[in-house]
Amino acid sequence: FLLKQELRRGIANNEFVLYYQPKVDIIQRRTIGFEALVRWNHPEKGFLSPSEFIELAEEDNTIELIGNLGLDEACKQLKCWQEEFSNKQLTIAVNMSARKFFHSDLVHQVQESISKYKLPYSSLVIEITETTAIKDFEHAVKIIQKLQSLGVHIHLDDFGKGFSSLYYLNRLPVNAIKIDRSFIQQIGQGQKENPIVNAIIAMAHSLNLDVIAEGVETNVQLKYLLGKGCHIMQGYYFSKPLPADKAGDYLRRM
Ligand code: G
Ligand code: G
Ligand code: NA
Ligand code: MN
Repeated sequence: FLLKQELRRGIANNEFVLYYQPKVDIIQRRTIGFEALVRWNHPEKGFLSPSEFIELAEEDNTIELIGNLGLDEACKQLKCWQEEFSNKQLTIAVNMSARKFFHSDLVHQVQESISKYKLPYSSLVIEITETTAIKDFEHAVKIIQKLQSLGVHIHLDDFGKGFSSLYYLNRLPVNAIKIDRSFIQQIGQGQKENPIVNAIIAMAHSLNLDVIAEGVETNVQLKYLLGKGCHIMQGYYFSKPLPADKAGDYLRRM
């Protein structure tokens, strides 16, 4: 098992790296950006995914340290890509833990990273889960509004997985929802229709929200989603999360 001390050593030794998974707009026929996903390049255990250390990191402020590194690194990388692929209008999405999202310094941190790399605010997306949002709902609404007033977009991650309340969703000023991949994986498993997926897409549309499907793995899923009006997708069908150089190669091939 992993120890706190190891986490701290890992941070001190720069063992945390970002992987990037493309987000594709099927109608526009282009990659619109990436989701940055943190990995721990552990000297003995190899690449560890967040599921193996996030919980431990959330017990104290190490999650904030990792989060700060992640935000800054993601902005830095996006700047490189925006310069090399200036016609593509790429965005970067970063995942944010509740601890970091509610931290009093968050808006300042965002402003720092954005201005340090001279990015347009609109190229940053912050992904939070419903669970985060409802931890302190009124406060979350204020933070979201503050970030949006700068131009940052907020996406609601893993939608449908938690205790989604339509009461909350209606009052949460997010820009988009990401349908949890567990629902996407049910598409093409026998039933012709997937009422939950249909309902989430229809609901997003009626609330004027963008809707993103995550975990798209097959062409059947792609076609189904497109047929229901969801055209922004992410998943192994397009690409796994890639290290920065491979993500650059991916962009060059597009
Ligand atoms: O990439 P992977 O499937 O291992 O991601 C597992 C989970 O970890 C996902 O739910 C993802 O949102 C989360 N995650 C990935 N990167 C970060 C990060 O930088 N910060 C936080 N808080 N969560 C992350
Ligand atoms: O919770 P979050 O949506 O941030 O989780 C993203 C995680 O999902 C990443 O760690 C990534 O590795 C994983 N992922 C991305 N695309 C797919 C996919 O098509 N299938 C599966 N099973 N996992 C995926
Ligand atoms: Na995410
Ligand atoms: Mn998700």
